[in-house]
Amino acid sequence: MPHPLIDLASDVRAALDARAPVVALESTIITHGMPYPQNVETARDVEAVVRENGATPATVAVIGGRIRVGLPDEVLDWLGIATDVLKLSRADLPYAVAAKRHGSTTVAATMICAHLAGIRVFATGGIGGVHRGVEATLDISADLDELARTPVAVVCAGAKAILDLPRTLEYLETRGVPVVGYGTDRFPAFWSRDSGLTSPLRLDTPEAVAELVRTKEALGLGGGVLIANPVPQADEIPAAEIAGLIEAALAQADAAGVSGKAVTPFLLARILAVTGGRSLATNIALVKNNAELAARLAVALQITST
Ligand code: PSU
Ligand code: MN
Repeated sequence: MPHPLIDLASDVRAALDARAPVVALESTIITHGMPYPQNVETARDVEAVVRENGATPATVAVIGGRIRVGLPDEVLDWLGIATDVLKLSRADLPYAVAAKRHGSTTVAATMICAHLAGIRVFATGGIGGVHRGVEATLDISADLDELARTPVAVVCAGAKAILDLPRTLEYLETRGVPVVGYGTDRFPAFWSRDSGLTSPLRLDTPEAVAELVRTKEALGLGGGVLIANPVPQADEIPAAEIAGLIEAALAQADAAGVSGKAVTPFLLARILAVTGGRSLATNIALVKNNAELAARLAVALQITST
């Protein structure tokens, strides 16, 4: 039975009914993470990558108060230019539905909707995390608590390097979230393959990750699994090269008094501006790379579990 507040696209519903692999995709990256037209082009390309790798893509958003799981191209196109779209995390999702608003879903909100729809795998760019200066602001992305409570496997390129990455990993450990470096011993940092931190766990194949996900479910532990998949070498911006730009963007955010949910979009836009688009090319490459791994994981999960 589909959830009464969720509209499943017909291809997503058919795939779920057939127990075929499905990969959820978020929409905040479209509305608040990338500029137009690259945001829409990337959303479509990412869906194509999921299909090429044997799974059905299900991009999630709230349109006029309806939770949509699987979006037609016209809605993706509209999201790319719309200006009255709220950025929805766990705290905002019920408001957007009740007040019949439009909203794009962050990692946290996409996990909630994916789980309600019966989807076990989700691909994004980089998750939110513990912000630098957390001692003063207490700014910790709701993405981290969502990983602790909602059973969806999230494939990302690590946490964004604008964050406090050591504290982000500490928090995930405290909340019982397995963090898997995919094919690496190093925890990746979004634009860079190596944050300088060791990845808590390492696995090297989609089948091995599927076995971990299945085992966590079988133990009844609840919550998700975070798969940190480094950006391909050819597309990365090494950590040393981007560190100064991040410091400058953080200082600008401070000076401009940016706070709350505006922080992440502000920093991404600043870094895009100062790298002359190079950071956008890296962002696009890593999202596609994550979509491929997520599709292969979804396929492996359907094969190994019933
Ligand atoms: N990854 C990207 N671009 C983004 C985001 C992630 O490549 O825009 C979004 C995700 O939706 C993530 C959100 O959940 O940023 C985190 O926002 P906050 O720090 O306010 O929780
Ligand atoms: Mn925040």
